Order: sequence, then C-alpha cells, then structure tokens
Amino acid sequence: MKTVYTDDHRLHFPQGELFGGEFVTPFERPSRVEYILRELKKRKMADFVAPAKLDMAPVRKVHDRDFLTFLETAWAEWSKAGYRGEIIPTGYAARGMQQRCPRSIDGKAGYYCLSMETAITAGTWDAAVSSAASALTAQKLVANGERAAFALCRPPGHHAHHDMYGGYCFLNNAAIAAQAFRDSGAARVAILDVDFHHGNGTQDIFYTRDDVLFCSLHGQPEDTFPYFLGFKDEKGKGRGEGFNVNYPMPPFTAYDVWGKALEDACKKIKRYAPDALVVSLGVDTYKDDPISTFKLTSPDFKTYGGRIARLRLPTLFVMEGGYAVEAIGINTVNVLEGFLDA
Ligand code: SP5
Ligand code: ZN
Repeated sequence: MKTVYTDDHRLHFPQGELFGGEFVTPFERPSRVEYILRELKKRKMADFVAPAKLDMAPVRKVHDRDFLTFLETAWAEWSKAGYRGEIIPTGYAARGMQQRCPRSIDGKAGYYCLSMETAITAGTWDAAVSSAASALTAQKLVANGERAAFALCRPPGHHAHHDMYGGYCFLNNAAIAAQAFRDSGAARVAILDVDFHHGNGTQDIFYTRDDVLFCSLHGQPEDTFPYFLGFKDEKGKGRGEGFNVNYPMPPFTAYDVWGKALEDACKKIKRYAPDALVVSLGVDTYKDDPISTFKLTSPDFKTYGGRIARLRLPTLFVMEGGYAVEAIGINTVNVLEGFLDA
C-alpha cells in the first residue's frame, strides 16, 4: 500500500494549546508523523509518494469561499493588527447572536472557529494545503485502480466544517477526498470515521446529501469533544435523511462494544454499495491516549483493519487523530497491516 506524505506538515506547529486553563505543547504535534513513518519503514511498508500540487476544485465544493480566504490570509491580517502571539480568538458567534462575519481579524477568527485549543500560525495554511493535497493524491491512486492507499495527513481534517475550523483541523481532508471520488465517477461514497472524536465537520458537509454515507464511531457528546454534535438522533436532513449514522459510546468503551458498532457500520456500508470507501483513521481510541477515554489495545487495531478489508471496497485511509505518540505508529500501521493481511 502506498503512503502519500510530505514534510510540509512541519510548517504547522503551534507553540501552545489551551488545555485545562494552561498553555501546553499541542498534543497534535509533528512527531506524530515521525512515529508513523518509522513504523512503516520498520515493517517494510515504506512505499512513499509525494503529493501533487493541490487541486482546489474539490476543496471549493466542500468549503465556503470566504472561509478559505480567511484561512489563507488570517496570519497576515493578525500580524498586521500588531498581535505577537498565535491566532486564538476570544469572542464567538454564540447562542442567540448574529451570524455575520465581522471585519476585524479577531472577530473573523471567532466567527470561523469552533474550539480554541486550535491555534493558527504563520505556516498553518501551507501545511493544511499540503495535507489536503496528500489526501487527493492518495484518492487518485485508488480511483486509478489501487486496492487501497494511505494519506498520511497532518494537520488532520474531520472536525473542519464547511465554514469552521477547530479540533486541530482546518481543511476536511476526508471530505475533500470523498468529493473527488464523486467527481471522478463514483456514484456513491462511504466515509467511515473511526477517530475517537465525532467527525462533526464531515457530518456537517454531507448532512443533506444522499451520495455520501457518513458513519462515525466516537465518544458520546455528553462527555467528549466536540460536545455539541455527534448524537445518535442526527440522521441526516432532506435528501440526506438516513445517510448519517452516529455511534456515540461512553467513556471506557473497549473492543467488545466498539467492535459491535463497527460491525453494524460495516453492514450499513455494505448495503449502501458504495464505489469507494474513505476511512477517517484516528487512533486516539487507544487505551493510553492522553486526551481520550476508549480502551482499544494495539491488537484491536489489526483486527478492525481486517474487518474493513472484508468490505472489499477500494479504500482510502486518511490520517486523523492519535496522540499517544509512542504507540501511534504501531496502532496506525496495525490497521493497515490488518487490512492487507485479510
Ligand atoms: C483530530 C482530533 O483528534 N482532534 C481532537 C481535538 C480535541 N480537542 C479538545 C480536547 C479536549 C480534551 N479534554 C481532555 C480531557 C482529558 N482528561
Ligand atoms: Zn480525535
């Protein structure tokens, strides 16, 4: 299986993440990628491809034009305003307030932001573009006949809405790739999101569509980020009704329960008979993840990789979260190896 990857992810490395009222080194850090690369090499799976220049067409179809302009110009505007720190907005378009985009950069950032652990820095836009480019290059490999490909995306994408960033995400790589599958002839695409957190952004983007089935297994919103989306009763709207499936689960969920949810999701995907599958691959379901509460073990990742393979679909893996850095390589490559061995 080919891995699409570039060092450009390093352009995004905020100094601080607001966590428990303190600034800490962000959990979403460049070394995550290094651990995955190292494990791929160790297991003789080092078949690397560099991403092509980003095709903006599918990006524009899933993201708002003004939002994209904001992401591209935010750092320049922020610097021009005289701020010396990283971009972390302090005022938000909360309940009952107007949803009109302000002119000032502080206001604009608040308008487009959904959570303040995610700072924007000088290199964030370029890194986000390179991450989306990796997803699209891997998508092309699969569209052109590869059984599967792995987009080693960083920053991740699944929390990014049509017009909001947050949860360490800026451009929704999985959604962009799913759109590209549609544009290259797939009639139906399924997205399976196995990251510990709900794929709120992906859900938002496809909520009214029946050409993309979205299934997400995640920590229940009562306890878990992003807190305000990911409930079981969110099933899609209009034409999209029935094409959004959430599996919220309580803290300390282990594979006995998680695997059953995956089984149900796989059955739904099979019934949908998509032409391609996009897996939002977060490994923060791991028992020792520092910001998550599920209890999957390293062998479980291999097991579920095999289950995904048995769907027998052209499959694109898109990297999302996973913060237990010493284990992220082992767990990620276990999914890919479990898939290849099945
Ligand atoms: C892509 C991805 O995995 N994004 C995750 C973003 C999570 N950000 C907020 C985390 C809040 C963590 N609260 C942790 C409680 C630890 N006991
Ligand atoms: Zn996550």
